[in-house]
Amino acid sequence: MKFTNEFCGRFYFAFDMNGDGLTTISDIWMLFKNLFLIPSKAIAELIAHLPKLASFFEMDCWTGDGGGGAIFSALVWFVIFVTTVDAVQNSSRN
Ligand SMILES: [Ca+2]
Repeated sequence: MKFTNEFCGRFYFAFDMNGDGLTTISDIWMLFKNLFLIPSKAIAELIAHLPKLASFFEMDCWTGDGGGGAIFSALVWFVIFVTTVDAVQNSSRN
């Protein structure tokens, strides 16, 4: 099984996300969802390039898109937020 960006489209971003020729509220939702899931999709993409690990985790193109990916991404965004706030507070003290 081969995983590539072109095949899975993990990092596809467009105003017409579902390719129906129109930009609607559904496209905006899909765009925000894809942006939010960047951390889980990035990890999935990295693992997909390691065939033995990818087969161990039974990966497919939807890996990183589900609830687990959302929880992982939320944790990563939280760590980024806390780290950024801490850095800003430290820089304002000095
Ligand atoms: Ca559309």
